[in-house]
Amino acid sequence: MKIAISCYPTYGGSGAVATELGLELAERGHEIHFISYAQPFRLDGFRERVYFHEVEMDQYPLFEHPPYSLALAVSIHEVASHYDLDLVHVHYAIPHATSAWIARQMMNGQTGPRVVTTLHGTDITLTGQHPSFHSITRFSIRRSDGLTAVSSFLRDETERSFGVEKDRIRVIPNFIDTDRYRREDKPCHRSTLAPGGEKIVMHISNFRPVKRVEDVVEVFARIRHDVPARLVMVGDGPDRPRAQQRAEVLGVEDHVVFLGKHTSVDELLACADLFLLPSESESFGLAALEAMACGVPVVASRVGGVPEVVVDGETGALLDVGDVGGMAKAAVGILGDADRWAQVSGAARRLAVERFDARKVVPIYEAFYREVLDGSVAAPHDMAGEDPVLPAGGLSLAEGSTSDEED
Ligand code: GMT
Repeated sequence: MKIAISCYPTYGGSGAVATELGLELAERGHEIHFISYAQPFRLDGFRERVYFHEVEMDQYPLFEHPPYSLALAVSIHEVASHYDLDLVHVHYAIPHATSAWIARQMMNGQTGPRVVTTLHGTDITLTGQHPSFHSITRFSIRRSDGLTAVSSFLRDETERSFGVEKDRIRVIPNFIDTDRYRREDKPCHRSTLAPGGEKIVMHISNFRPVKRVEDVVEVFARIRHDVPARLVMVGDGPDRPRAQQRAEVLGVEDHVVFLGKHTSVDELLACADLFLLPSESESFGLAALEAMACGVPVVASRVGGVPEVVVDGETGALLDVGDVGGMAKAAVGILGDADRWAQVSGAARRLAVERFDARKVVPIYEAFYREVLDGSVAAPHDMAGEDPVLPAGGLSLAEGSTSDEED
């Protein structure tokens, strides 16, 4: 198949998943065209059958906000026409699903490539619900020929907030290259990260309010009452200063290292002993899956799609949002008992390999594409009724809102 993939190229789970999917599909013989405003961060080196098309945008004084959605539509249209694409697969509905729909209209509808939209998280639970975006998001996802969601939680949320029937949305979980994300045969950074032989507690995110990075530090400070440990914080974002400040207030700053953004998180995870993900909201929790694949037990909030990834009591522990005491107790229970740690670590790795290995999930996407192309999938736009379902109450997109944010 000839497939275009459009996604956000910057740090974030949806861009990572979209890129890995494209690379896996190319390995399996498909021709892949990435379309975005910058090269996706995991797209490095030459790969056979892989092309990247940068969306060109003219800067003009009138454009206080350059209309990226339109420029993207033009790029999709150009690439689709030039390469005779079968399918355009967009990741994160806003604005990608809308741009893909426009591109298809430019090709007189039926003759253009089919459009598949994968819903990732806040496109449904936050940004898509804002009055400025709700109706266009609903319109665009219903005009897609195929819809997928990364968890059952997100599929249900899409039905609730956008009136798209559940059976029109295929749940295809995120996946991982378990040969790359593994504990064995990796360079060991343990002596640098924890020179005193302490346990390594890790957190990886974009440090947005939804990640509750201050809770990470709170949990860590409590862990240290019982287990000698170091906290390794990977990533960057608006709440990093708050996390640093919290570490100082709690007197653990000498035991916390902020590494900033990192592209080889597999190397870091391979020497971690515990992963913390105390998010306010999470439609899947790709970072938790990456940790599990590296045999790292995960202590996380019981929110959104996280219970579909982390099995409470088996591959880690799930606690209520904000229950820093409970999270610390669960973490100490795992870190302080070598047998229990080995059991949970092994179970985490096994689950990642059994359910989320790229070799298992990528063929599910391929089969879904075939269904979309032969018309056997029930497209969202076959649904009766177009009445807009407005979200209950006004939602704010402001940073620090109690709802969720980016991965
Ligand atoms: O939706 C977002 O906030 C951004 C998005 C991203 O691009 O990283 O994150 C979501 O998609 C990831 C990949 O599918 C999931 O692992 C994250 O859980 C999800 N984030 C949220 O739901 C907050």
